[in-house]
Amino acid sequence: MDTAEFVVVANRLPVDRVVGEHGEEIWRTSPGGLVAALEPVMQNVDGAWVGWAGQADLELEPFVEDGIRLIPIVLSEEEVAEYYEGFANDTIWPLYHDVIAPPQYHREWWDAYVTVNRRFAEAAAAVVAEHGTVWVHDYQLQLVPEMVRALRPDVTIGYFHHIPFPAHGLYAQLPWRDQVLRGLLGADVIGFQRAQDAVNFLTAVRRRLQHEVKGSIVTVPGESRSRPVLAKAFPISIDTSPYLELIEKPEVRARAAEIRESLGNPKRILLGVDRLDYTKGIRHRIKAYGELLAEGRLHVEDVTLIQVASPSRERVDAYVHLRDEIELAVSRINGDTDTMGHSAIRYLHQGFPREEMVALYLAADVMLVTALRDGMNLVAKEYIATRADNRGVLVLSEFTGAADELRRAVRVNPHDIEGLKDAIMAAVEMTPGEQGRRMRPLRKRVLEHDVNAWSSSFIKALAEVHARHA
Ligand code: GDG
Repeated sequence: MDTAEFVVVANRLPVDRVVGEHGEEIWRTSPGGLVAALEPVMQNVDGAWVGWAGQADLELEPFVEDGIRLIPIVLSEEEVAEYYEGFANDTIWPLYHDVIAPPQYHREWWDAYVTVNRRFAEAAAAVVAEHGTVWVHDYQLQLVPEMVRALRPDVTIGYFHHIPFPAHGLYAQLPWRDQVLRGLLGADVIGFQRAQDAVNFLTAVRRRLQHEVKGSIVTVPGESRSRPVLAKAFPISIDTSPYLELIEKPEVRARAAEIRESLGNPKRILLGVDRLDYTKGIRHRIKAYGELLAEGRLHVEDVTLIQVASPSRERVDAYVHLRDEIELAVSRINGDTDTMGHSAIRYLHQGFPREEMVALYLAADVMLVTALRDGMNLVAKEYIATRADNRGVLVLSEFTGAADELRRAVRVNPHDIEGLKDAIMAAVEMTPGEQGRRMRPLRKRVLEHDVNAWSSSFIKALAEVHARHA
């Protein structure tokens, strides 16, 4: 097999398998931000991407799609249930998001996590060129850096953590806490979304493993010599170009006007866009909005909340319950307040093409991002990117990574329902002048610090390590 200088390792391949009209297999590049971020990097170097194709028991040979060499990893039904839905999404995800939902600890899930991480690590170690670079992504693969290093001590290894890293008091619950820290410390550079995530990680390393930590550098003792590991924040961002292009398209603008029309021309459209996930604070948002209607501070003829809740992790119990709770709350509010011509909440449990998302962003006077905990939150940045006229208001939870950068948003603590209600009212009533004063610096930040700036800064940090190795 040909080797590759630069190998990305992520749970998912950057393509989705779709079956064509005549039953033929088609691969479509998935629209996610990671692909957009890494595509330019992958095209310029000799790159490969190791990942799962998203379907159990699907055995595939490596193939090339859109100029990127793809190396599929096979997962059995049982591994999908135990490694992915179990350990990744029902142990690590809730624990790392401040136990908003109770994490489930099962030894057989951990065993599957180790087995699957090893499979990814072996595939990466087999394809990476001598003195090449491996960039591992996210919480599904925290053991891969150490495993790759054991197999291939010559390569430079990066790891980027897309979700929060919890405070030590919570992290300490994890029965396999030391193994996970050692897994991550196999990397040369470990990137987090926020400075606080890096601090939490470094505290755990110092307290659990007693390694020396100075600033952002951990000294990992080795048999012959010790090794420095850099752990710091590299806040991720969006590829702004498709958003800037779509907002110029007459058909997207016409669609935004049509959305407003079809809602009965409310004075204000509020919007929420989230995967249906308990970390996103959808219930808190709906509760606050429902109370504002019930108290007469808002009127159903004047406002509509569009809530896009894209289906997610539908086989994990916590998500099944969450969906029931949200749908009950939405139908109660609509039942209590709707008129024939106006609906309080237009709830859409569906995924939409990007054109439609942009039309929704354009139509929205107020964007509600009320996550209880979120690594970054790209939706906030996408909304800002579409506001070329500097109008519109972003209501943003303090508990998102985005809140560190987007200081001029209307900031909220989503647990404080009264505070959230006041913030929604302030957003609904904000003058165009004040909207502009806030939106201008927000747009400057998002347009300047885009996903290319993010990937370049991470790759630069890796290149510096690489130069030291050489
Ligand atoms: C994780 C971390 C971190 C959503 N529904 C539709 C759709 N989306 C798109 C959004 C956005 C993306 O999905 C969601 O990104 P977020 O950042 O908001 O949240 P997570 O999915 O939880 O992502 C997060 C991120 O990783 C990156 O590091 O920011 O903190 O949890 O791009 O627009 N896109 C389309 N149709 C939908 O229905 N086309």
